[in-house]
Amino acid sequence: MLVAVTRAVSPTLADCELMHRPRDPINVAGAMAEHACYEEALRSLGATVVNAPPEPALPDAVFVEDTALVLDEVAVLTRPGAPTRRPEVESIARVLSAYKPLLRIEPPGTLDGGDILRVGRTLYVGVSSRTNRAGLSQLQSLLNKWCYEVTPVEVNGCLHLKSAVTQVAEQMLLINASYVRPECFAPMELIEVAPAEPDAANALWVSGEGEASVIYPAHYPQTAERLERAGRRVVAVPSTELAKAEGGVTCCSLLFDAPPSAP
Ligand code: CIR
Repeated sequence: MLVAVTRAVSPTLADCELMHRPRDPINVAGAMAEHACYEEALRSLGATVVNAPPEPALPDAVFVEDTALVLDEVAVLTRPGAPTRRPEVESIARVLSAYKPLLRIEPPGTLDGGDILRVGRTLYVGVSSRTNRAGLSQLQSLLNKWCYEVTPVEVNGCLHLKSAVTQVAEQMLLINASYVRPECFAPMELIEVAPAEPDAANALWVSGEGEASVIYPAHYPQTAERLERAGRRVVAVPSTELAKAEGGVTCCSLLFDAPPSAP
């Protein structure tokens, strides 16, 4: 069973953290409607959507990806780089404890899930304004026993590693090569974002039981076309209000396999 943990958009979303965008007014009702479409897209691709408890006082709580890394064997609870986001972790821990044993990143480590790109047993981890070297080396020590290899990657000019590069097929990445060095990911096939769409590298690959698809923001049509030309099936979702909070499509869920008997 493919599980997607999501969480409702907080009414306080407009007070979100921002790193690389100016603070544009956010239509929170619009963001909620976008989030409903996103959950529907996940369901249409066979995922079981599990709602984490709402956290109305935590503006960024909808971006659940940053609170945990969920693997087959274990889930690692992160310690988000932005202190305002750390209280998001506990309620996610309660949800994940029904599915996986839990491990944790401890101070002084910081790690945002948005900085982790898993390709097989390689974990590319962005060294960003949110993730530090201590977080990265704790992650490596925690996961050694399952033979995951943590590979640090420098990220510049964007929030997270997955703002710069995401997986869109078994051996294919979507990338903005001005935010991250493409050589880091050899020998995988790379699709470049369209030049007019620098922030278009965040796509959510869903490879469940049905046809593998990519959930993707509708406001990046030129890059969507590139994905389709590369043979990807694109499921477009509206995402302009969530993007004003620097959120992308990977950020709004924790996607993992669980046995059918799981809750
Ligand atoms: C933040 O700055 O933390 C939020 N406003 C956006 C987080 C987006 N998360 C992600 O890309 N994984």
